[in-house]
Amino acid sequence: MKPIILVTGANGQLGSVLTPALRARYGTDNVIASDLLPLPGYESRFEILDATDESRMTEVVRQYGVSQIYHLAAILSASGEKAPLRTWDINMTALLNVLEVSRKEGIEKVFYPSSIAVFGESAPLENTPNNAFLDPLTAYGISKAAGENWAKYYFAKFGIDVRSVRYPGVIGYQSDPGGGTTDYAVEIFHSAVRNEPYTCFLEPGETLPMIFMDDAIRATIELMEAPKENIKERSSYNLAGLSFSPAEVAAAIQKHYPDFNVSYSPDSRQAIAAKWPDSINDSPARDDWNWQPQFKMEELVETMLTKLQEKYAAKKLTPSQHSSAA
Ligand code: AKB
Repeated sequence: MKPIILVTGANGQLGSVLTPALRARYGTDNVIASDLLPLPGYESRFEILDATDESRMTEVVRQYGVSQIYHLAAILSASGEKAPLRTWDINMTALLNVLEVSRKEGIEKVFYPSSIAVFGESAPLENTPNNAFLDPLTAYGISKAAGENWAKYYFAKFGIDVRSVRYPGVIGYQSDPGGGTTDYAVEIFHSAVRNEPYTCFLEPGETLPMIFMDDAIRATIELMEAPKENIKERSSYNLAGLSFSPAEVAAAIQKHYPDFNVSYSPDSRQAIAAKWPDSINDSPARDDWNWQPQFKMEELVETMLTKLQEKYAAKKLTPSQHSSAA
């Protein structure tokens, strides 16, 4: 039987691509998109839902007979540092609502996105293992690390099948990121295609783990469809795609746009990035549910540039019409 899925945060960078992918797989009527505001593209099966409102979440779950929740709504790392306590409050309240509604309403499966932001000073920067000690340094990272433990607790105590990956920076042409430390890696492509210079808020050599959107979506669906007995990691799975620095991605773009100019003006996001891994060891994901990333640097760059060129041409977007907010 097909699942009935509720997606929270369906308008965000990941949600606005994952929701159509879930609809293509399980049927439009079976995937309920939800967010604080409606967006064009969700003509049917969209509900206004603030994930911090448990009674409204219960109402939506009952209305549609929801059997799975993909809980994407959260405040990310850079935005989170502007209001750390609010970030903790919103991220934790929303997750605990999802878990409690799941327990009370008999939801079978929950997807909970964690992040490389759970790692801090104690984790090795290179090839960071799944079980590295977690001492995150941002409110977002603290909330994600705590959330992983709650996911594990609800599985152990109540048998709720919560599954999670630690996303690296997600790079896609389909949607815009907002409020993250890895956002530069999408912005830089938009600037290149618009023939504008780009000022990067990280240092040129600040290597971070990244993943192409198509790989991130495939990983999410593969994890959720894997047999239950294969899911041995009940906190969260490290997920690797590729790793690069701003200077490296700039050089890769310059092969296609030789005049593309990138300068560097690191801001507070550089301090966040400096404590995150350079590269991730995702062998538990590979071993348990056969995870294999497909997109390497060259293909990622070519796809981003081609798709963004098409998108700008189709919409005849001018620079002022482009918004980098999620
Ligand atoms: C962020 O930069 O905050 C996110 C993340 C890595 O979780 N993209």
